[in-house]
Amino acid sequence: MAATAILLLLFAAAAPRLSGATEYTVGDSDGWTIGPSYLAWSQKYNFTAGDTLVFNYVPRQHDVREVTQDAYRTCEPAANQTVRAWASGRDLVDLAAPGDYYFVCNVTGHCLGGMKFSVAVAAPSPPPPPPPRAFPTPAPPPPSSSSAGAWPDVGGVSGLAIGMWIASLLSS
Ligand SMILES: *[C@@H]1O[C@H](CO)[C@@H](O)[C@H](O)[C@H]1NC(C)=O
Ligand SMILES: *[C@@H]1O[C@H](CO)[C@@H](O)[C@H](O)[C@H]1NC(C)=O
Ligand SMILES: *[C@@H]1O[C@H](CO)[C@@H](O)[C@H](O)[C@H]1NC(C)=O
Ligand SMILES: [Cu+2]
Repeated sequence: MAATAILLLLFAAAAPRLSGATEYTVGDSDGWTIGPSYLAWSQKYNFTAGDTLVFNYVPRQHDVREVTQDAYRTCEPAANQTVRAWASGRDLVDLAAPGDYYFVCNVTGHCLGGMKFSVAVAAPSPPPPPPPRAFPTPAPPPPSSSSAGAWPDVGGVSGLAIGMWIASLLSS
């Protein structure tokens, strides 16, 4: 049971990364409103370029502004300090490029009331390098006794090593 749960967790954590993008719902089930700590929420996750933020709220009760760092600090975003703006109540905000993003609600008093957070978006990590084409290791020693034990471990790492060794012999 526990092992299965851990495997599922690992898979759930790895799968969105493999597909290149994760959707994060701001405030989780609370959504975007007065009350939750969005500082705490934003620190629960590591954001990567290509991820998306989802803001859920009642339209006209709140809005979403991506603003400059200065406007974020003062909570008084002037129109020319707006990077992007949304007000649909279900806003999908793409974090396309690495860098720092600053979000506030610009309904009077809400930013000062806690509806603000920033995220540092990391560049996606490069894919792992391809495995080497052939192992430079010498041939394994021949089995000493019975032929039944000739290939004692065909699965796993040694089976792979033997297979690649044979492949390198054939291709050279
Ligand atoms: C975020 O990254 C830090 C540093 O790489 C790591 O220690 C932490 O576990 C990560 N958190 C999550 C939720 O992946
Ligand atoms: C925020 O609201 C104020 C007052 O309503 C307005 O002057 C300002 O332009 C708004 N800022 C943004 C970024 O929408
Ligand atoms: C925004 O406009 C004000 C004046 O309205 C100006 O002083 C300020 O430099 C401008 N800020 C930016 C980031 O352009
Ligand atoms: Cu608000």
